Amino acid sequence: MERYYQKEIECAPREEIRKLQDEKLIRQIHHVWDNVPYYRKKMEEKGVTPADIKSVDDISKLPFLSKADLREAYPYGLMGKPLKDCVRIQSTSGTTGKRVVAFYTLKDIDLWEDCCARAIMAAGGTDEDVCQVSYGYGLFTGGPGLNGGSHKVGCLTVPTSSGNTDRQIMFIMDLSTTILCCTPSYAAYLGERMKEMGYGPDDIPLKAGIFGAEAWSEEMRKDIEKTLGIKAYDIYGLTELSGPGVAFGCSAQDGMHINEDHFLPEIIDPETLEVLPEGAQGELVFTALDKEAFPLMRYRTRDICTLSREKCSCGRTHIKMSKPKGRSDDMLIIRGVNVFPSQIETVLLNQGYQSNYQIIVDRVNNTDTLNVEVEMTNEMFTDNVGEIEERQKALVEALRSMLGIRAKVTLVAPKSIARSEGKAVRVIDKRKI
Ligand code: DLL
Repeated sequence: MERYYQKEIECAPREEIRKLQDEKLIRQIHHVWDNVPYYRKKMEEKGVTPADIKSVDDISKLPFLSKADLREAYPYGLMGKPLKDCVRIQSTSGTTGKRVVAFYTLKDIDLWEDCCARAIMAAGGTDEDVCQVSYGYGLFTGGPGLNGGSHKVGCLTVPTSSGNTDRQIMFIMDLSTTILCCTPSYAAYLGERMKEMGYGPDDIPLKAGIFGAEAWSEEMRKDIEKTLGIKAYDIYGLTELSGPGVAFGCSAQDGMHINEDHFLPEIIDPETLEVLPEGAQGELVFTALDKEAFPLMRYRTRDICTLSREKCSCGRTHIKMSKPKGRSDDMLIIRGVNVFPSQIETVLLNQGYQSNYQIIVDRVNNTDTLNVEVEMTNEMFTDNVGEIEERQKALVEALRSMLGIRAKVTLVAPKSIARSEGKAVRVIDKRKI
């Protein structure tokens, strides 16, 4: 049975959603014009005022915001409310350049937690469930967002945060945890560790997982589902727009519903900045329709995906986004060819490997090199050189047919690649060092 947290809006007729978006956009553009001088200046430069925005159709008149704007306005320059009304910040890990700091009023947190509650109920969650939140707590949005959503659903919430894997497993087994929230790479690691401890899918009390915060392939989903004996649901979000719950997977397990009453999506061509028609692949752009403290307009996520309004079997009417291929800045350009790490993952898992791999890119004699290091599973581990060479050759061929370029493949012993408790770092690009 499909469950909803806010059925009326999650399954509202399209015209109703559209009307709500029109109203909210008009209200929000006034809020931003009046309270965010940084964006007002951008609007003035483009010659647009709130009076020009009469409906969602006018959105393309507005200027974009990008990560560069966030850096320029750091830390307080994009705030939409005075400090006295803001009660929290969250922040990104800041691996590239300055951290993003996002602000929240109490109402912002309330709406964010509603979005996470929608995701948990779409994964079958009820107040009878034990929900273990193994995303990091603290500045990262994963822990706090799903913690709040879990409370709203009424689950017994187990705030383990990430790490301390054996303790995570102890709680899962002792408390009979039914819903696990963490990154897919950590879910894969927990599954691996539980298998080593002798637990099969039937011994594990979990029934669902809510996994996101990084790109992961369908093949990885199937792998995790099999090892843990669960149904794995995707969840998407970014700090700039609140955190997890901007979009979430449902029973159809085919794309994620965007919470369109709060976030207005567009797809653009990242080069020309032109808005693309529905169904075209491009960069996802969001306008936050309700956010008070950090009201971003037309924010360029750099995530590459497609949008679809096709009817969904779960009954929800909100638009769906496809699994993001990764950020446009995760895309590797190797000898002129665009390569997403998720494409490599798909090949590896299809060939029977697990998600323990690393991609090393370098430049030797002015030519880009791509080296994929992947662990053999325990079952395939051997010291027979001929057999290893055969396997490597098969992988080189499979990668070539997917990517159109030749990669070097190095098979390594099981357990030789570091496991991740949060977002996995899969790519080492030595060209940038
Ligand atoms: O990762 C928020 C989050 C926490 C989402 C927990 C889901 C679960 P950031 O650290 O700001 O926020 O990173 C946001 O992560 O722009 C995407 O590139 C990537 N990402 C997030 N969810 C997914 C997903 C959180 N389901 C960035 N699939 C985003 C693919 C994802 N990529």
